[in-house]
Amino acid sequence: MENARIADLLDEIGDLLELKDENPFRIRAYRSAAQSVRNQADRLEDLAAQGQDLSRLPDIGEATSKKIHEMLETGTCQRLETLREEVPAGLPELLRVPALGPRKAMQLYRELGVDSLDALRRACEAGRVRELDGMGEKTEAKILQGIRTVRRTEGRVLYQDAADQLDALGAYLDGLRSIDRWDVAGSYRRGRETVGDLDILIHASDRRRAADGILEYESITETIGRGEERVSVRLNGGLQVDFRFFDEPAFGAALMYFTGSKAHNIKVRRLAQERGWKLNEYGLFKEDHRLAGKTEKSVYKRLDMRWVPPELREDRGEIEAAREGPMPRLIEQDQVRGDLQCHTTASDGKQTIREMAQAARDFGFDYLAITDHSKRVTMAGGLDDDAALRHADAIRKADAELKRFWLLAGIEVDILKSGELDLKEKTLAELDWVVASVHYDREMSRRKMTDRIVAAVKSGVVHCLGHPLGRIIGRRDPLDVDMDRIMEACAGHGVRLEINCQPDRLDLPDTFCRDARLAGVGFTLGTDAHSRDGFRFIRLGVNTARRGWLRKGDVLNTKTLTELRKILG
Ligand code: DGT
Ligand code: CA
Ligand code: CA
Ligand code: ZN
Repeated sequence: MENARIADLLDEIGDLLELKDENPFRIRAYRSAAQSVRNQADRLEDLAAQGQDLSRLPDIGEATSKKIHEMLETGTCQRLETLREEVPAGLPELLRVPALGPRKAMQLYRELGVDSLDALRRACEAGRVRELDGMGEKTEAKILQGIRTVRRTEGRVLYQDAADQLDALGAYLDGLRSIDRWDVAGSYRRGRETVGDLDILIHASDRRRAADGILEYESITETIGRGEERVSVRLNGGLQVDFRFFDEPAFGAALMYFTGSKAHNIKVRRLAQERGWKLNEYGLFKEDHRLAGKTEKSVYKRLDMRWVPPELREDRGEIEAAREGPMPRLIEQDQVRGDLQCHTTASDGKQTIREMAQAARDFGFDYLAITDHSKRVTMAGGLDDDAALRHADAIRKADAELKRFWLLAGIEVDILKSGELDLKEKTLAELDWVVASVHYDREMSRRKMTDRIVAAVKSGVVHCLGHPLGRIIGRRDPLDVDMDRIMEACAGHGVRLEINCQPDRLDLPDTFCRDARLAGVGFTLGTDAHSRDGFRFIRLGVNTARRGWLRKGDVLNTKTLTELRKILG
């Protein structure tokens, strides 16, 4: 481990303590220690290996030295992990915005509910930040600028953030009369969990006029390039968009080329070459004669392949499958009938049972499992046995008022360090739906962590394993577990793996979905909604499921209300 990394972790502890408004001296101690580590010419790892006493370095005391040893051994430390659980997940990233200190970040969180960079961007754009005490228009502009800086250095955005941008941009493009047709390609079309940039294909008879129109879009902050065939811009927030112009006869080939992935393209092109043909973004050619290109289907067909759903185009066997026979019929969003994880004000959600039920129904769902936290998750105000049962009564009472809709009385029960569940078996057996998840004590040996999760799977009272790998995209690595053993246990005990639909989770990740399916495991989709706006994330879970080759029959939420009641007894 490099000194810079150790220093970053120490700084992170400082950040989190600051967000918690802890003792300023302690905070400063971590900052000084981080600075000291950065200033060391020798690697601390080497010093430690030589048996040198780290607490003799400037600004590093006994306690910090111990934490550094822990970091060197495990890559993190307990104190940091606990803090990470205690502070709302999106807050630390706010601190990366240059204009924003912890006090202001907390103020934004408390007064505007800002809990992510994107929420902050939206608040700034809506002019809500300038209304806060001590902020003003200038600060707001500075913050926006700062967000851009952060985004630019980072490189990739979460799918949902790209989707929000594309929704607005798409509506604008729809309104341009100079554009006949546009389509989004690239990683976005493939439904990846993060997106580097947006690739948009345009058909326009007058390209110059179309380009002029595009460049008038209000959220463009920078024109990166403009040519005959292409316009590249950067949007507010830092996301890059590449627009490329194509004529009708090439449009399908272009869509195929720019949807990628690169690995998929290369392999398909090789198939063309084997026949002495040429495949590029303008079409499939024999000499100068275009064999196909107007639609994607026509290109694949000419190569004796079925059309490949974009989510599968990763060179993971889809090309072979498309040559052999019908492609799998992947799950689609309109097949999803309900949501199997969400939170209410009983723990850390923002809405009541009834409000969540109403919102789920408005969204088009037929059922909703209310799964608040159990008591171990103290920061979220988790429920103990009595409270969980009382809550279940309240859910059932609300359910009785709803026609043709089922509110499942559920829980997201914490899987304790020992592998035991946080609530009594008797309590859990009373509930309609039990999701079990790991939240704390993440640093364990692979074997112990696997044992812990398998114990929960075998408990006999769990229906589903929540966010199975516990990863947070770009921020927290997946748990170190033996997935094969977990899948085997799940398959053996009829416990489903959740695909958690939160934009920064998407956990179980796509590649594991595929393996688990082949191992005979079933799945659920859980939006993990903490407010009524959360149900729309189901779309991201469906993307992930599709990328994992899942069919309708693999996912429990595609069952009708009646079928689900029967299955759950
Ligand atoms: P991203 O933007 O990093 O999330 O990922 P993509 O897949 O959108 O990649 P991007 O934007 O660089 O390019 C869009 C598509 O264009 C890519 O998926 C495949 C195609 N493409 C780009 N460069 C090449 C290349 O050098 N060879 C081939 N065969 N295809 C390419
Ligand atoms: Ca892209
Ligand atoms: Ca691109
Ligand atoms: Zn959870």
